[in-house]
Amino acid sequence: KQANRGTNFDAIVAGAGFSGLYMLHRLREAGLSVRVFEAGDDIGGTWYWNRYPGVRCDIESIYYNYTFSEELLHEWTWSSRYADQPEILRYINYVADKFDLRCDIELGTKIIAAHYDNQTHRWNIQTSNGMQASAKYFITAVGCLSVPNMPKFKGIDTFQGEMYHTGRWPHEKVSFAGKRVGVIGTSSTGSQCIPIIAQEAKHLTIFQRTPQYSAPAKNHPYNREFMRKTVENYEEIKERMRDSMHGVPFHARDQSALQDSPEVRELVYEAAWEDGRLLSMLYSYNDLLVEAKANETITDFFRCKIRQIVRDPEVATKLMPSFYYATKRPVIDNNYFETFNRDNVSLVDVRSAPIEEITSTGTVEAMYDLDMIVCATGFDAMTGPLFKMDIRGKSGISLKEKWEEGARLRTYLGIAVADFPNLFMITGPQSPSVIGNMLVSIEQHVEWISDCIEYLRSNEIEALEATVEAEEGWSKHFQEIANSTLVTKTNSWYMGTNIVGKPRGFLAYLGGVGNYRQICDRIAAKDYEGFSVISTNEEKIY
Ligand code: NA7
Repeated sequence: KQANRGTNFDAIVAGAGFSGLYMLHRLREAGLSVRVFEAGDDIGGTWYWNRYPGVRCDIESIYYNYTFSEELLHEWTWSSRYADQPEILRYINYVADKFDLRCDIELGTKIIAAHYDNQTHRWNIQTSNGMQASAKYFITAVGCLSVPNMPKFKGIDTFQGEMYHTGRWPHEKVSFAGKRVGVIGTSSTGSQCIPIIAQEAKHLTIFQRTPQYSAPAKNHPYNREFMRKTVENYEEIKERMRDSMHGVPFHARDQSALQDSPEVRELVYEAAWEDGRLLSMLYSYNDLLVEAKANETITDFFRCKIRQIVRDPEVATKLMPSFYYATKRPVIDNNYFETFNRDNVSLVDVRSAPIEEITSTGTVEAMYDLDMIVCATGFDAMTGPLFKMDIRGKSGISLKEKWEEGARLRTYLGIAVADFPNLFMITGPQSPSVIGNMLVSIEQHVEWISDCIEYLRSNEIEALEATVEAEEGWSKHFQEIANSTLVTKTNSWYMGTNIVGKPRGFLAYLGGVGNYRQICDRIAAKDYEGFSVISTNEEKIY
């Protein structure tokens, strides 16, 4: 295909990860001119940036892929249950080549501002390298976990050794050999890189603020026969994923944890522990995320496991988590707790004695001499990537200003925002995406948005905007569901509490991806109920 070289497009997409690439493909197939701007020097988004040792997806690879092309499903083979970053990035590149996507992507180009023009009903875009462009539709595909959270410790700039954030890992190989390494952070990312770094480093010091529940991932290679059968049954698998709570083709056992005897519960949890899927433990019973008493039964099980695995009782005690299980994203690992049995690994509790300062030779309070610090300290999730762009709607107010006013996030379906016509957010805040398999949510949003744009074009509608009432309704429903669970009781990136100054509030829709899809489809079927429109011919809002 010929690259689209002008500056006026039908649609501009921010980001060339899984969501931006599929959006480009869909809109181009529908005959639109599209330009994608990508901050990275290559495509891949999350899988371009996160190259730290041990990085893998926590969703099984056969479910963490596109499902829109049967041909693609037949062509691609995953090598193991949990694909590592290089394999996922190879897949993304394969898709980009297969569908000839690169010619419409501007790499190394950040969108810094997107302003809606009330006269032309178009979005004017500015990029970091001085480019200007405009489009009728502005679609954000910026990911949910793409702005690293780099803690601002006093003296951090004076550290003389190597310092990395896992979400901005260098492309060159980083050697740990002979080095005294410190890792800050013990969640999904920390638990992946810690066992690998420990194997090579002279000494590894782990700075832990909140101990985590983690279960073994039981990763293993896939064989050909398994892949063949999976692809053969993919239509059914796809339906089950789309209809599910978290975007995987399984659901929780339809029983309360409190109905089983402790002995039976033990067997149930043991089987889930052996199973190794991200949600196996949570799906043991149907009330673990809503009933505090039920949740306690599973946290007891985890604490017992940690005591069994970790030989030093003092270290094991430091590793005991106490928040409600799965109120943070569950963690699965390869030898995480076992790593604490190594002689070259030590654990420092920074909850009781927080990191105060980093000096030229290492960190902290009690002085630890380090050659390298690895920050596995997470991300400014969901709203962070959107706020990196100055997005201003009809009235000139920015998205940041709107959501910071009264510290109240408001969207319609997590896709649209009142006062921001023709702005579509893929996996935006208040949508389900991050609670499970991102790929199912990404495909659903991309397809819903492209259907919506087709509807606008065929009905000669210039602009579509969520109404304030629809937005209020969705935000209320969103909040009620979050409040009916235990999630709001725990501080986490889901709650925005990992970022200093960020308003506390749950960020993702917890009603389930299947229910959510039905709601979105119903709204579309009712001629986009909850949106107001401006028609092409007369400026009539109805
Ligand atoms: P997370 O889940 O946000 O974890 C970040 C970790 O870093 C967590 O253990 C934090 O402790 C710790 N942290 C953050 N700031 C500090 C400071 N200042 N001092 C000490 N420790 C700190 O990020 P991940 O990258 O692991 O995972 C993000 C998602 O990526 C994950 O949910 C999957 O979806 C994939 P805290 O718990 O805040 O006390």
